[in-house]
Amino acid sequence: MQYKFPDNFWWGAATSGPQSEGRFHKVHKSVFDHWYDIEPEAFFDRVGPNVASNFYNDYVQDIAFMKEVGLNSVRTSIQWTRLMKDFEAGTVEPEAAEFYRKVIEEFLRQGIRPVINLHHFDLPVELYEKYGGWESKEVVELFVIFAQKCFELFGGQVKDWITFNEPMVVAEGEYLYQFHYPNVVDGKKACQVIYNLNLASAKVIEAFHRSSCAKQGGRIGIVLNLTPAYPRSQDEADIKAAAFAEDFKNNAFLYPAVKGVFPQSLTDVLKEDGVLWDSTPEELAIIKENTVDFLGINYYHPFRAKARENAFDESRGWLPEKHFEEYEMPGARMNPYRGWEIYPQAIYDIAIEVRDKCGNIPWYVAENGMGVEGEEKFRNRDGYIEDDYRIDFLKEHLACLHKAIAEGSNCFGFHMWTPIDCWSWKNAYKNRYGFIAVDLSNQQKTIKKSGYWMKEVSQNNGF
Ligand code: BGP
Repeated sequence: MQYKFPDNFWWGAATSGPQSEGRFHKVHKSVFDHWYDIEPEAFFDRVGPNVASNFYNDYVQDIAFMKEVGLNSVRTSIQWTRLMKDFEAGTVEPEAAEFYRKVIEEFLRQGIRPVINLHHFDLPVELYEKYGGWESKEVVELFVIFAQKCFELFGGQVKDWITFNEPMVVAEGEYLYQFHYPNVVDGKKACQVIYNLNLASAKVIEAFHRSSCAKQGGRIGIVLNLTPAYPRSQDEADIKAAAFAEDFKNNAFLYPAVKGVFPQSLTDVLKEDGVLWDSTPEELAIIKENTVDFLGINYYHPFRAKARENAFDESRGWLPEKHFEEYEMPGARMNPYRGWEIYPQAIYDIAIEVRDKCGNIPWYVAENGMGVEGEEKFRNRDGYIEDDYRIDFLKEHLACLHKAIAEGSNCFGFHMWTPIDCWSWKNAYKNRYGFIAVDLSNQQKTIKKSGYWMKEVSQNNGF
């Protein structure tokens, strides 16, 4: 075998509550539930989160499918809007608690390690309306209450916890680039949200470490989407532009999560631009003292940056693009079915960066995968999807990861996005990612060729 991975390697996949469960029996609405209810046309084919992949009703069968494709660990999330009866009083919906208890039990019964995430873009819309969502520090406190409830209820069974999935996407989607409700464009608020999410993560980590979960051998991390920023050229101006993009997009969460501090190179620029967040010395001390036990990293594509060539358009106020322009690299290899650049080398670069700049903290690939629009066209006469392109994509990324592990990067697992094709926010079911396909007309699920391939990889601990 050419690529053998470390013992006990996680071969798994990731999904989330709002993208898989469906809205059955939910009392509260998330920002996405609300957005779909008021503007369904904003979603691809007008498909919303109401049914998703029906995990709420089908979880026993779905987890059996996950077992069937060889997954030994799976990440999903507990929905804040499902579990809590009253966000402020900290009371729980008994039916929701029972649902998550049964889901976790089913994972364990099938020998699959459940990795539980507390926030996957699903802020309760009531907390946006009442407080301004992640702009507000009240919401930070309410999130800690929710997290503590989760630890109390499920900490005996779940050993691996995640505070947030891709917090940068919350700031970008809600406050910069208009792909998450409320679709505001406000750079100053985006910066405050970045800070508040870091604070919320640190406070949840603090609560976790004080809880019985930690004493029972549990650990807690964060899942960050890293898009390594590569400069167009070695010219000083391009390097500087890429360095700012790297600081804003990646290090704004990576550094506080693992080092407990924000990069000074970032805060200097934000201060100079008049958009630095409000913080207190007490909060900064909490961030300093409560770093993660491990890291999850989502990697899909790199970011190419160049120095600004056109004057920055001030009409929408401050934006990070004041300091760089995105650059389309000529000849870049693109995923023809999703439009993202394919660059497996970046997974090696990330792994080495974590080794050298983040104290070689234990980490895993928490999402990587290939989205394919119109994947039904690859279904063969025997009725299953022949996704060789996905197998090739995974092999290339895993080969780069393997090289970094051989060079000492402390990576303990690989999760693909996603086990079962799931609902993906505004893109709904446009881009399919799963090892298992879903037919939306009847909720029939079938294993793709990549699922059978993954089973072998997992059994052999390599390929
Ligand atoms: C990641 C998110 C997932 C998922 C994935 C696919 O960034 O963590 O929630 O949505 O992207 O995205 P898309 O369907 O837009 O290709």
